[in-house]
Amino acid sequence: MAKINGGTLIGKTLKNEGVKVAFTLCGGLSGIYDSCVDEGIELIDMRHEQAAANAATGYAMATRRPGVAMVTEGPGVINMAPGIATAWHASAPVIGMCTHTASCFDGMGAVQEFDSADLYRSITKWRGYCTSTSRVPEFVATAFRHAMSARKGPVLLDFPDDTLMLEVDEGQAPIHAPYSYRTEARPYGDPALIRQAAQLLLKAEKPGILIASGILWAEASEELMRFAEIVNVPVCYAIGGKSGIPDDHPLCGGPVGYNWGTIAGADVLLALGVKFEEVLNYGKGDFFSPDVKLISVNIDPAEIGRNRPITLGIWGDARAVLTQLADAAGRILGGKKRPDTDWVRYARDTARSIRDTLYAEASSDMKPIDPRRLGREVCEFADEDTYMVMDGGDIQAHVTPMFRATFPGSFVSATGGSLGHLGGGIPFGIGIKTARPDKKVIVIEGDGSFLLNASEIDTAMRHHKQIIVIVSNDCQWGMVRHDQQLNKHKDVCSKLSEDVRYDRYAESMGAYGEFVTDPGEIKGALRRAYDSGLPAVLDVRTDPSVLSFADYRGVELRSYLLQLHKQ
Ligand SMILES: Cc1ncc(C[n+]2csc(CCOP(=O)(O)OP(=O)(O)O)c2C)c(N)n1
Ligand SMILES: [Mg+2]
Repeated sequence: MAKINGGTLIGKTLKNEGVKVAFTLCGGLSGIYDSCVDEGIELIDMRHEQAAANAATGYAMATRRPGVAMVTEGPGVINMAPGIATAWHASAPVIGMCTHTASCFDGMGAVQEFDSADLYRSITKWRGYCTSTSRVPEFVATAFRHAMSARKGPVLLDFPDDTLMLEVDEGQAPIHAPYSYRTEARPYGDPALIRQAAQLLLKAEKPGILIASGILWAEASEELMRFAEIVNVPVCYAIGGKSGIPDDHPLCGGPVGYNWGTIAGADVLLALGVKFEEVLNYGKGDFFSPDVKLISVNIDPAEIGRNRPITLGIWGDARAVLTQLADAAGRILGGKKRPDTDWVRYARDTARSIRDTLYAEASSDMKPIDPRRLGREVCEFADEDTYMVMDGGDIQAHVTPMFRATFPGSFVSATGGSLGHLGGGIPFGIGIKTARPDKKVIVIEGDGSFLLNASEIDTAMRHHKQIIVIVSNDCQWGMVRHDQQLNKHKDVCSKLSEDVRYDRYAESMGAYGEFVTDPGEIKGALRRAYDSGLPAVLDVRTDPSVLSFADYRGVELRSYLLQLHKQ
């Protein structure tokens, strides 16, 4: 019988799972690379392991399939951790893979020996250390099962060198079809609770729907719109859920945080795939009415009732539950749609007036450029084929509510939801462009965030991934400096150089670069960057004095925290 080694088994098992690309940085991976090449799996070699995991996360978000990052033992897997932590907070199914010094020397101090499981315990759903070549297919299968089941998330597969090098008879390591070792079936909600939820929502005077990233992971946008239209209920989103419903949809009530009116006024709220964490004020305070009846739908039962009381909790997949809710509501309404109410009109007008206000505030012709004007210009340049990737502090807060998302996933925050990890913008963009070469990919980020992973412009060049990176260069870690100013701290450690030219940095790698100081020049620069066909970086000088809503929110949260401690 033919012999096969562990490295070859990895390429074959990844192929068996439909993997088309892996993001990587080399080390003890050459045996795995050989088999990936043989199996037609594209290898994108990055400049940092964190970026490899970030790119895999962007890829997973654009495809809703697993993204794969493979790195070397010891320093490689240590460097990958922040990227995996970001995937963890984004509930992204990322298969992190690393090599390991030979297991026969475990504990003896081999060069680069490292216990990855310990480091990854709090940022992965599952970790596997595979010490037997014949079990490679089983470990890979288990990794995909954990990453893709229930609430999705990253896993870590750790392969020691002896597992990779040793050979077994092919028959000892059979590779089974994915359906035989994992299911992607969608759990439906309890039918009795579905009926109650539909009744509650239809009886409400001011019903609202709140979505978060769970809607996108469940690929439930169509079902959401169908249901919202039947019951005629406005849909607001937490940032992670932006693009779950197009911003121009007549029932889109916009982002929470800008639109407390709608959500805070709701008497019944259906929360779909939502985590009531700090960005939602833990489900309390001025974001929600104290008497609101909350229906929480989540694939993770541990999120149902977390941080605030609920009226009904439905454990299930958002897409499956929305189909059930639409059927139940359709029966109650006798096949008709619920007519418009003052409440629906109010929600629509509020969303529109917030949008108008934001755009009006973003029309300054001053120099240095108002970051909101920059955001407006970039959002106007984007079209219905654009992915907008956000990174950075204040600039992210300025631009997010302005961007008109069109298709599911078209808005991506690279900072891992409530983790707020800066610097993933460029690698996220590379992952998305790899998944969707036909789309425009724009990354907008702060100058501080840019330089955390700017070396990946080189990756974009070598692999011909055209991403357009816009740096809001206020020459500071703006969000932190503003916090220092608002809270009367010392003005230290938050200034950045005015002399660094990010466009020239990009040009030194062969990318397109432009320096922009005039707001009237932004659109032209964007167009030239796009027409260059190259990865591009625009260094746009922005006004360091403009505060964002997040800066003010920071002050509010601080006083809330102090109040809590006084009680
Ligand atoms: C990896 C990481 N390090 C530090 C922070 C703390 N932090 C939050 S906002 C911010 C400033 C961001 O500056 P920049 O990217 O220039 O965007 P700006 O706020 O200036 O628009 C920092 C340092 C973080 N969130 N993530
Ligand atoms: Mg900055």
